[in-house]
Amino acid sequence: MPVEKGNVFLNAPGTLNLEMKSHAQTNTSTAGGAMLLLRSVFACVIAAAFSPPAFTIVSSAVISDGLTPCQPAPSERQLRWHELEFYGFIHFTINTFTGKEWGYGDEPPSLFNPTDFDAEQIVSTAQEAGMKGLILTCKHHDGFCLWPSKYTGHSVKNSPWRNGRGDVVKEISDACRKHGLKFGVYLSPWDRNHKDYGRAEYITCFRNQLRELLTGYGPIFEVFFDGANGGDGYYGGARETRKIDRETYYDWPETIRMVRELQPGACIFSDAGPDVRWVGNERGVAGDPCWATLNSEDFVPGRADEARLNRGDRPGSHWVPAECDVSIRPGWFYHSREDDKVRAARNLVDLYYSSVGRGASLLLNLAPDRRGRIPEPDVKSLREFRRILDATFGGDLAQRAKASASNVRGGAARFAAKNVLDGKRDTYWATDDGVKTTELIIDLGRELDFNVVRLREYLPLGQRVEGFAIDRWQEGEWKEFAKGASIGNCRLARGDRVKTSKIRLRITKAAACPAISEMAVFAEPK
Ligand code: FUL
Ligand code: CA
Repeated sequence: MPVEKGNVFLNAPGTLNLEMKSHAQTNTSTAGGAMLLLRSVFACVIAAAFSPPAFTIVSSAVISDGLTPCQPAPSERQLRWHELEFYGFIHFTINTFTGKEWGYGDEPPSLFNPTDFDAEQIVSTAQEAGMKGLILTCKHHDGFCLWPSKYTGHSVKNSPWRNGRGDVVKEISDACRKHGLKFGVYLSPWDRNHKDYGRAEYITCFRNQLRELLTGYGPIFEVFFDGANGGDGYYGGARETRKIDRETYYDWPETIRMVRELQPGACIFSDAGPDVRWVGNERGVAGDPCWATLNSEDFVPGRADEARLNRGDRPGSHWVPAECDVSIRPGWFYHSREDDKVRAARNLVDLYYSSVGRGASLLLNLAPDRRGRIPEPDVKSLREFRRILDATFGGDLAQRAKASASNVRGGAARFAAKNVLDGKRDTYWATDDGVKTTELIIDLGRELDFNVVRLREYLPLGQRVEGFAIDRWQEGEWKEFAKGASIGNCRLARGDRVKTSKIRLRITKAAACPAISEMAVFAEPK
């Protein structure tokens, strides 16, 4: 039975209804619904086609202390990605000027004409919001390229903007470098403009375009592959529906090899990886628990399981952490009709807790307007969001606390309980092998108000904790404040504001002796 979901019809999991394809053509407003399913049926192709053995960093120091990573463990490029936590998406193209969410591919390039394009304003807005990087839609499904690609005429070079000599990718990536943000690219595999889409020739063109992006704009931190379903489109004037075999058409292993060769530090995103997975919704909400581990080989084309992507698998064969992509507006692209529907700062803060706070990343979309600037209501919301986060996380209430643990690995200072308080990701508290239930107490030395505890595992050793609880000391006894299963890169336990002088972390279940790099305590502003 087809089930209506948003504005798209779903059949049994993963199968595309033809109605959906015709819908694709007329989709003009909502961001979520239709695109959601397309991603799930497409992107798992990548995981299925390319399922590398989990690559593990094992430093010699780790081996000499007898602490071995709990498999699978993150690769070096994934560890760097984990440090970012919060970064932005920029959806900007011809759709910005037509009011659509998906262009059909027949829009004349002359429509792309921002009146006051300002990469500085876009990037500094992102930076002030605390974003650590930006991923730009260099080409969306309509095929229009924001850079002067040699491989199509459907690009900025045939637009009146900057007299056809403009390059949005260059201006944004330069501004990112200047402001210390990482830069990433979104290149839609599905191209509704290209005459050869559906044939082998197009794959060559797609790779050529990808090569231009990976070689012309400096280091890339993430390559985002999405929505490559095949369906109806302009296709050089044919105006027809083109079907592709999702398992074979794109030959993903070859494209992935190319990304590895040209940008070895870039993480590749698709439904089920290889490096970063989709969180299974476009609402910014990771599962609880949300494991960084996933049995990627289960994800075959046409059978994406959104619930599993949302939570991950435990145990899981590969390290494929979740990314939460969500827009600050109802649509991904700018529409003036949505100027009063921008997410409020408090809502953005909640998204931060439900994504970053569950070990995933937050990829928050911003939509430059027809001027080519982030609109004022969005800037205002982002500023207030940042103000709240800074007021919360600016001061760790446990900084001068004393820590003690029921077990410390070999009694060694290197693994001491106090390592959770030093604000450093690479120092941690660990227990002896075999000690999988244990506790750590921090004594704050005075009574104070708090409502958030941040925990982090030492990620090079993999995700080890499978159950934990946090208690606070009140009126002579321990009272439970929060509990959960996964910690991973970051766990924000958030509750009501309460008083305490001591906080206890109990590890109630673990796959290997825990290695905790941080326990910090905060109070959200009233
Ligand atoms: C979806 C796309 O179809 C949307 O237009 C948007 O780019 C979003 C991030 O992914 O699947
Ligand atoms: Ca530490």
